[in-house]
Amino acid sequence: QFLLHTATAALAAGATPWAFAADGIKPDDKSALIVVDVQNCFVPGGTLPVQGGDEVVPVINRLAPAFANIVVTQDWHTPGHASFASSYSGKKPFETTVLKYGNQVLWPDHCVQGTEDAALHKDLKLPTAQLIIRKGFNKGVDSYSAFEEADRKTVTGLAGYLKARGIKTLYVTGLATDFCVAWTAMDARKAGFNVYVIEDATRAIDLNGSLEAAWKQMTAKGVKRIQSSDITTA
Ligand code: VGL
Ligand code: ZN
Repeated sequence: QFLLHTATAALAAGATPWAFAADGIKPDDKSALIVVDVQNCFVPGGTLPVQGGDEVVPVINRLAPAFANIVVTQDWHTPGHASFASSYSGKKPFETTVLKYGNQVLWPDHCVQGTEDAALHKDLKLPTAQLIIRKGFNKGVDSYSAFEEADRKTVTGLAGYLKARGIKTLYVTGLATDFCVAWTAMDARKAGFNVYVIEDATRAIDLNGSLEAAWKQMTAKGVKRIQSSDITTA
């Protein structure tokens, strides 16, 4: 009775069924690991720190050897970027405003191009990383997703790149679960990829319930929620 209850609860929470987990998920040469925004700005000590953000680094490093293809993203803002609260008089970080393309959360100044704050975390070990997508470099437009900017018009070209390389399945990791990871994973589904988010290889900002909302939206779009232990790395 207890075991049955535990299994049901785990499944309801989005866990992988045991039989599947025992087999493990094995990335193949049509798979890519996407490492989202693991930068100094998003780890403790950075300008927009995500709690426990640095803890994703060893998890991602352990997964990396299982992937022949790795794509990295880097939040890469201009000074005075439209997503910065400091660009508006009377606005504070974590308030919102309305821009031409819709609602925009306003952030502390973060990940400014060329600064040490915007550099990738120095402990990342990604031998097969082959492409870095920089995003948020248009001063007036934010970009959480690695596929398209927040105007929902300007594409980065990542979908075309991955398709040209024969990639079918994406494993998304990094920061932050409820913003850049979620938007990247959902746009990946829209572009036709199989998408897993590896939960323990992400950490969240969790602003006003944004984490729970992001998982609901991702799940509704067919994003699969897994743990790094579900993946066979050997
Ligand atoms: C991100 C807020 C602002 C992210 C980037 O990487 O999730 N969040 N810029
Ligand atoms: Zn940003």
